[in-house]
Amino acid sequence: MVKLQIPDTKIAGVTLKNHMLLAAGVLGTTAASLKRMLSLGAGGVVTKSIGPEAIPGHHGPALFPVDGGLINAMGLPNPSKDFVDELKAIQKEGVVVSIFGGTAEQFGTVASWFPDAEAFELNLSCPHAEGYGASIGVNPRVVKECTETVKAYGKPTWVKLTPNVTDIKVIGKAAEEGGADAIVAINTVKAMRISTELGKPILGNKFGGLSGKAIFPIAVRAVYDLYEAVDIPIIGCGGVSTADNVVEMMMAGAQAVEIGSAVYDSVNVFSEIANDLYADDGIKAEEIVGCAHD
Ligand code: RRO
Repeated sequence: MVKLQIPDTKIAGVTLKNHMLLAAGVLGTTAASLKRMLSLGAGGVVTKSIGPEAIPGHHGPALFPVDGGLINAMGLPNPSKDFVDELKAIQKEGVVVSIFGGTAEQFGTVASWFPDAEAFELNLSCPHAEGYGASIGVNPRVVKECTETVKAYGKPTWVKLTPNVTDIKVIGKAAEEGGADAIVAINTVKAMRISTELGKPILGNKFGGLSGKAIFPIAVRAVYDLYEAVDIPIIGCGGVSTADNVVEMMMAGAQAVEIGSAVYDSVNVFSEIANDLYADDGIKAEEIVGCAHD
């Protein structure tokens, strides 16, 4: 496998110590857990998505393991504005604040609470959030509007897309037109399981989002498609768990990756991957980004 150099510049406007960030939604609700993941080797971290109002989340079960991954329907649990104080306890660099809203105006309100954020990631992609996430993120006009509104706060603006659409390129282009600095692809894949003992859906919310190794090929395909459609950086997300996965995502077109479910298997996943991925005589990531395209 090809070995890389540690990045020496910002990626998509964000200061990263390596090419791997903690994905939104995993250990991202407290400054202590975010700090811990940085100290355990994450090159950057994305917070849990923060919205206009505090939400307790869906009733359980909200997360369960399946072959090759996890299905969740956490239900956007978040402390809303109270997270502003929590975030003061953590450095600014390498911390991306994930935000959501039901309208462009709500996205703007939440963005206005975080003048110290290094960057924003817009959650337009949660697959099971009525009025939020993918329910509005499938509409290119709305994606463009929300992106424009947050971009006006002058920070690098990443837009995280749902794979649950016919053509992800259309949504990626809408984000680019709205001024996005990067696309993050992908959020979880809409999914469900049924308990054959109970004859009922397992999740409290009935359906949720599949993450983990099972969705890696879907994520690679989305990144590959987007690379052909947009000129802004792409951050690959979905089932990344090895150094070879990072390289593959880059070959599809990603400049960096986010890692979520693999943290459940090992909190040391970032340093484990870094050991395999980097070498003093490694090549620059730019040499392989998008190389799988003609
Ligand atoms: O909180 C969740 O249930 C959740 C979110 Br915000 C998201 O973006 N993706 C996901 O699979 N779950």
